Amino acid sequence: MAKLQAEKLRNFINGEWQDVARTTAVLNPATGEEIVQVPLSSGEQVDKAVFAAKNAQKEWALVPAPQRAEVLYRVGYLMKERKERLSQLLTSENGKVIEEARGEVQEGIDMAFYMAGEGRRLFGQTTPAELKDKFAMSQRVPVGVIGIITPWNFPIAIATWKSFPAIVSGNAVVWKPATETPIMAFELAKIFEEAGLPKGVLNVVFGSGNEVGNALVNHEKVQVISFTGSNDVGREIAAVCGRQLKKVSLEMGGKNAVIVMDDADIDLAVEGILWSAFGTSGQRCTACSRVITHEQVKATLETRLLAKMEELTIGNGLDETIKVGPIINDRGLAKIEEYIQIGKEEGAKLLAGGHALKEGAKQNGNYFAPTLFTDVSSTMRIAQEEIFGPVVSLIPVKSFEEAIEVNNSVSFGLSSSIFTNDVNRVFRAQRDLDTGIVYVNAGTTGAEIHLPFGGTKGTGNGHRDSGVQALDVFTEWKAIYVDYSGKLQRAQIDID
Ligand code: UN1
Repeated sequence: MAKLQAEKLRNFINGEWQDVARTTAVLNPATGEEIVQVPLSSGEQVDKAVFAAKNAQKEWALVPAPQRAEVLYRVGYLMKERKERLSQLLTSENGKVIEEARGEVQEGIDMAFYMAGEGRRLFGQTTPAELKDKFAMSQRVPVGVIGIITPWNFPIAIATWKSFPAIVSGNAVVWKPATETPIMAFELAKIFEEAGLPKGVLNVVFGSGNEVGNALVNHEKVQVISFTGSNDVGREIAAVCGRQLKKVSLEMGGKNAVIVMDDADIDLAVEGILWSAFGTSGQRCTACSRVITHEQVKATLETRLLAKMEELTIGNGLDETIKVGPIINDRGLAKIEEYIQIGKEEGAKLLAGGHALKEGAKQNGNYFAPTLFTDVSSTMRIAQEEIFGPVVSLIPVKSFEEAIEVNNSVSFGLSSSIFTNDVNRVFRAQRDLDTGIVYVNAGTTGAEIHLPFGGTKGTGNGHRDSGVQALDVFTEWKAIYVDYSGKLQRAQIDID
């Protein structure tokens, strides 16, 4: 297949494609080559986008929801038609292997059709009223202008989790995508334009967190911020939103574990660990970075896992035979290297990997060898902090109870998994694991879009992306009372 060329990137504000003077290079993490320049906008562009969104939202909210949904159906079909193009471009800018890129685009397509269906639901509630000849109901209403800030690791899927429910429920959106992966945002905006979304309902402003992100979060006309990204940035955003009484939804990562019990199917567990720890080179919020293993199966698990890790092919994800792609950039690579050093100093035993790969065709890419530490104790930093790379820490435990305790000992709470064939352990684990997502006999990744995505503790602030629950972020509840008695009836007082 001929190499796809990314088009010149421009902001999308009020239905117009606008150039910005300042730009910076977007590099392909697999090769180090420049793919395209991304605009570096300022607060002024954010202001224009918010103004456009505010104007457009008034009309958009009046369009019946089933008609708003028609746009999303068209978006879904266009994404489907362009699935291969989008996937190739996604691999070029993000590095994830093509199979996973196709999976991510599919997540976006699924989200389009799922949320389009909400156009005919958006259920409210009718309730009995206290008084005679009185009708009571509660209804979801749009909030207004939504600011969306998305990360580079799932540049299209996460954007669809946020923008689709926001748009179908009658809001307008200003979206700041990650500067590392702007092509997906540009392509999605083009699709929305072609699908006939009225101008101003979706606006894309490219630029840094310091300028564009800050301006968006601080803008007084933006009523909701939906953010996925790092814990540090999330906390800063929450502080601003707290002061402004702005609703904020935060999704900020995990320290997800696979638990392998003594009765588990070990080969299945190895497959689960491989896929969720080294897929996307460990750069998922849901990636497995801890394996909590019963000491009785530790040796077998280590041997079989190491053997399978050796079979992993590492390289440019556009090559269909590659299983592990590059790390997003130098900073990501440096962070992983730092944690390898920390792990060694903490006394963990390095069984495989632990270094960058810079030979042959990999010379200019940011590759890192799949890494396994063993004899890790749960208090070590490598077992507590998010590394965001292909690094797994194996923690031996003596019992099911200890496994649960170790799983729950981290400050994050996104995803967890247990491999066991004991039905009692299955049910106890799904109850006692304290994460927002729990898997049984599967790895920690692979959440489906019609279920709520998010976690407990330091992972977020209680809101959920995707699933019907995402609507709670983008709508307010309105209580409506209609008195048809023809007289003034006083609630609480005129009850006999
Ligand atoms: C993320 O890493 O932020 O469950 C999203 C999964 C994917 C989404 C991950 N469906 O791994």
